[in-house]
Formats: sequence, structure tokens, C-alpha cells
Amino acid sequence: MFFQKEIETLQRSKLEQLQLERLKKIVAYCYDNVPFYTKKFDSVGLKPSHITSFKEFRNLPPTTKDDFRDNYPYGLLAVPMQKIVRLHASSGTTGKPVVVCYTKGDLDIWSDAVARFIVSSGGRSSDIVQNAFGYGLFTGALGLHTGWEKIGAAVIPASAGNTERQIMLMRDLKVTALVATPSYGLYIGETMREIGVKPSDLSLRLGFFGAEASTKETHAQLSALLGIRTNDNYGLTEVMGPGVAGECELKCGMHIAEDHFYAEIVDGETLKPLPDGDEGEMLITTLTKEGMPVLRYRTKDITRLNRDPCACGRTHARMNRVVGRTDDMLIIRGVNVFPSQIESVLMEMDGVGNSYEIIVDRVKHADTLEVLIEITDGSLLNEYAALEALRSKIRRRLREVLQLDVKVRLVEPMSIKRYEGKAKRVRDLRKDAGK
Ligand code: DLL
Repeated sequence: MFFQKEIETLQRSKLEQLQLERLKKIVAYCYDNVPFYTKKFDSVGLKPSHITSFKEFRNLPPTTKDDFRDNYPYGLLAVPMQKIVRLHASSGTTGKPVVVCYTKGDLDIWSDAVARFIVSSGGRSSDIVQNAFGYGLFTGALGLHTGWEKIGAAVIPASAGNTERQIMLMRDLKVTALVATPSYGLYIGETMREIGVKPSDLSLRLGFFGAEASTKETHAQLSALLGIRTNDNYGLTEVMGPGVAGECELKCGMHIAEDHFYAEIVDGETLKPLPDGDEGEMLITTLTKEGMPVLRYRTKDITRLNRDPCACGRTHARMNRVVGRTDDMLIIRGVNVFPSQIESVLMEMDGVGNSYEIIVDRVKHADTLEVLIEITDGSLLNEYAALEALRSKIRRRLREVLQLDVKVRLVEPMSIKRYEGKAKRVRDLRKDAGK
């Protein structure tokens, strides 16, 4: 089923034509209304009239998170403040947050884009939806909220936290769809197990997980714990929030709402464009945003694009699951490691819990990588041989995948911190100590 069938299934050549028309318009709009972009174009001798194809557009230097910070809070606005009806911000761990502003039109497109992936993944007006994203400045909660409302579903703004109460609400209110981060979804599932609530005690059938990287194995785990079919959806504050891309029922990549976003994949270091199918950093340009349009935004997210038609009938390109962020990639003794690679290994192993922590350090000038892993059966801690067998099995598997020796420390069930929002699984002691 489709939310906006005509545009979702538009012939590829027509879709690309529409993108180019919109690109030319947004480029001129930014040039005329945002001094930051006027300067950016002028700095490389480009004028909007030069942009007659996607190729020329690639000569424009990308926009970064720092550009948002340097223009904090309203420097990137393209309309007078009186046209703005909503603001959001991303928390950011250091410095000023990134502030984004939406016009009425922007909100309408935003909820359309979210509604699209909800419907494409099986969400219906008959659903009762528990939204366990933290309500507030975060785009996740209100983004999913308005998308679900748009299709006519009943939304419960539960917000994050108070996990046992979440489960009570799910059961009592006969909730059919859950919205959360994958980490929080796992935590809810574990808590259900702990307090003896089975998936069959609930009416839950769908789970919409986004806002952080997750693996196929994590989704399988979520599916088993909660008795649901899962959806992965992607977005970011600077560009809009959730709704940039989302899986359809076939779960073979996330369809990008290409009538609103133009995506490119570039080499994360040289910023040179990469061909379709190659893995690299994704840049996104908003094609229809009025309030704070963004040109060639460096997402830092590593993925690949696939423009082949999908069996669901949608023609919009699919992005693969995000492998990680360029700034989350660990370099251990010269080897690149993404936390998601470790997560994939752990999530498919028996006897291992859902939470883990990666600790990176430098000892005598050599990098070390240690993974703290929960076991599911606490009694194993008293059985040396069994414990050792599990430990070496995990080490072996991690070495196969990472090509690296990893120290594995098995710890008690439920002893590692759980997260109600985005999880923080890596502790890099090299950075903390300035090593
Ligand atoms: O997390 C927007 C969002 C909310 C998306 C709810 C989906 C659902 P930010 O807080 O600005 O916005 O964080 C954006 O989160 O650059 C990615 O690194 C990561 N991210 C978001 N969704 C996914 C996903 C929201 N499905 C940053 N898979 C992005 C992997 C994701 N990473």
C-alpha cells in the first residue's frame, strides 16, 4: 500500500527530471535568501544559472554541522521569522546545539514523508501507536507523531522512560505499533521478559526503529523479543528529522523521499563523488524546504545507494543500513572498525545479552580494543570451562569479522547501562586522556 502512490512510483527518468527542476529552484532560492550560501557560491565562482545538471552542482562545497553552529541560531534562515511555526534542535555533545526552523509548508511535507514510510512498512489508520521517543527538542518524537496522525492512526505520546509503565500502557491500551530507538526497543523487550510479559500478552505487531544505527541481527532480536515486524527509518535534524528514508515491507534498503531530498555518496576524505553502489559518506540536499534549506549537507553517515527499482513498486532510491558515522569509526592499530560490526557479531550469538560496551585505549603506544559483553545465564559465571568456551568463541568470531584481536570480558546479565534514547556504546579512553 502507498501513501502517495503517484510520486512514490514515478518513473525514474521523470523523478530525476523533477529533482533537477527542484534543485535549480532551491539553489537560486538559497543564493537569493541566505547570505551564507551567496558567499559559498561566490567563493568558487559559481552562480545559480551555472547549475544546469547534477554534475555542476557537485562543484559547490558541502555544508557542515560547523556551518550550522557558526550561524547559530538563525543565520541559515531563508524566510522571515514570522513564517516559522516550529523549532527543533539536536542536542550535540559539545558546544551549541543545531537549531532548525520549519514553516507550515515544511511541517506538511515532513509529516507526508514520515507517513510514507509508515504506510510502506505496514502502518495503517487502525493502528494504536505508542511513541517512546523523548518528546522535546528532538525531531524524532514529533516527527513520528505527526506522520502517524496524518494517516489517521491513534498516537499515544508516551515519551521515553519509565519502562514498566510503557509495557503496562502497551498491554492495557492494546497498542499495535511501537516507535523507539532500537536500543530502547531492546530494553523494553528485556524488561518484558524480566517482569513476565510475553509478546502474546500484547497486541503489538509493528515496531518503527530509528535515530541510531542498528544491524540486521538487532532487528531480528527486536522482532523475537517483541513479537513484531520491524522497520528501520533514517533522518537527521539539519535536513528535517525522521522521514528522509525508511524501509518498505520488503526490507531491502530504506527508500529515500527523493522528491524532497537529493542524495549523493562521496569519498569521506576527498569528497569526490562515488558511483552508485559504492560505500561512502552521504550528502543530502533538501529540494523543497522553505525555512532552512540545506545544500550538500555532510551527514557523516556511511552507506550506499541503490537506484534499481524495488519489487514493492517504489522507484525512489534505497540507502543501505547505515554502517556507522565517519566520526564513530575507530582506528585500532591501523584497522578501521565500526561499532556496528561488533554489534552484528554479538547479536547473532547465543548466550549473549543485548547490551555491550566497547572500550578503546592505548597501552604502551599500542591501541587496545576490549568489549564488555553480558551473558544471558548468570550461573555461567561460576563455570570456568563453559565461560572460557563462550569467550573464545566470541573472540574467534570477532577476529574473523574485524581482522583484529579483541579482548572479551564477559559480565553479569543486565549489568551494562541501558538507554532510553540513543545508546552510547563506545568509550574511547585515548580521547579522554588526550593520548
Ligand atoms: O535522529 C532523526 C531521527 C529521529 C531519525 C527518529 C529517525 C527516527 P539527529 O538526532 O539529528 O536526528 O541524529 C541524526 O542519527 O546522522 C545518523 O548518524 C543517526 N541515525 C538516524 N537514523 C538512523 C538510522 C535523528 N535509521 C543522526 N540508522 C544521523 C542509522 C541513524 N543511523
